[in-house]
Amino acid sequence: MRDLPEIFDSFSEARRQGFLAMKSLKEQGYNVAGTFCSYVPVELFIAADIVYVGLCSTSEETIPEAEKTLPRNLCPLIKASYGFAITGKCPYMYFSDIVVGETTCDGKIKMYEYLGKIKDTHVMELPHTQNKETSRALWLNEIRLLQKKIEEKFNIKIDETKLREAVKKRNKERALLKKMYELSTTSPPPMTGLQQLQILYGAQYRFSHEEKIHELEETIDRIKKEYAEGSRPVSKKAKRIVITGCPMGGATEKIVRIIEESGGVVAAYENCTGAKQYDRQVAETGDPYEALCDYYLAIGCSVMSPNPNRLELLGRLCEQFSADGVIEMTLQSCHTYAVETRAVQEFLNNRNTPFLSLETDYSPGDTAQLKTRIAAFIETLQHRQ
Ligand code: BJ8
Repeated sequence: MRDLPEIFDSFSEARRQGFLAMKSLKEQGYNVAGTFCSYVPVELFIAADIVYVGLCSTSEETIPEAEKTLPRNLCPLIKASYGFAITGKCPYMYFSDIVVGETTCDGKIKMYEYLGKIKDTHVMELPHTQNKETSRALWLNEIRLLQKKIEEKFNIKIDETKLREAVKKRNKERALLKKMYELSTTSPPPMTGLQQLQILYGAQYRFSHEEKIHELEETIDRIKKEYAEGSRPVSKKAKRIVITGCPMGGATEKIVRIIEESGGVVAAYENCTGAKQYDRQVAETGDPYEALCDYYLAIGCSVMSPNPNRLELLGRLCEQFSADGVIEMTLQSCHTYAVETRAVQEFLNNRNTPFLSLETDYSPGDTAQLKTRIAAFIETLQHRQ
């Protein structure tokens, strides 16, 4: 039986070994779809038996190449995504038969125009308000248009039965990932925030549904068992942090590392790396298209205006995970998250929850500065009653 560190490492390994896994899937005849965002309804890919994958965008490696075309003053996630596309260094991008983008933020929308010259890129038009009938109608139509695109490109038919099965499959994965991160509601948590991130991030690169389910169940059981037997990887004194803001993983793990080296522990991720993707379920009854439309449109991303769902989820996580403080990670030049910082600050002030907002990019250049700010924040938490 594998021990826990081995299990955590296997999730990181899944991403590193992705090239071979993808190559083998392609050789078996699978089609591959690449995505960049939580708004893309992946159930359509599952229903069509298409392998889907989040595209590489968490490392600075290819940013200099991207900056030959894109402005330097652009979010690193967008530059990295494009950089990996033009250099062919991302195996997932390389093997993708189609890339599905979305009109979330201006930088991405314009980047997709260039990406479309290299890859077959289908862009879904995402409305930026959630509660208008017109928004709902637009998004419902966009889901149907994506289905049409998939059916035509791959010469397959997605019927309602397949779509309902896909909804159930993805819901099961969501439920298990939620169950896994909710283990960290205990005091102290049974895993570090880095280990939790390893699972959340790495699980995206397990391409077989059955293997993913099996591995998540095994992981949850092992974590529970070791905790019950007295294993305590985190100090009870560690200050409990909820992370919010832009998606994490790769280069931005530096923030989690610094928090955990400074006397804190990341108990929960509100962002797209965590609860934003896994907190809710798609309705399994009724019209599956409407269920997908309602589920995805309600994601609380800062590209929505207004965006009450982010605050609702954040407040709930603070409560559930007994947060001592919230740290926001905003990527440089991400205007929607940067503007929303003030609303998050006010919301948390009203709850009397300490808040620190950090802006960063994918380079290690600001590590010393981040250390100073995070250490000072955690120090203040240690002096609160
Ligand atoms: S649902 S968080 S994955 S858009 S690319 S908005 S960082 S400037 S990633 Fe995101 Fe979907 Fe929202 Fe989640 Fe800012 Fe950069 Fe734009 Fe970004």
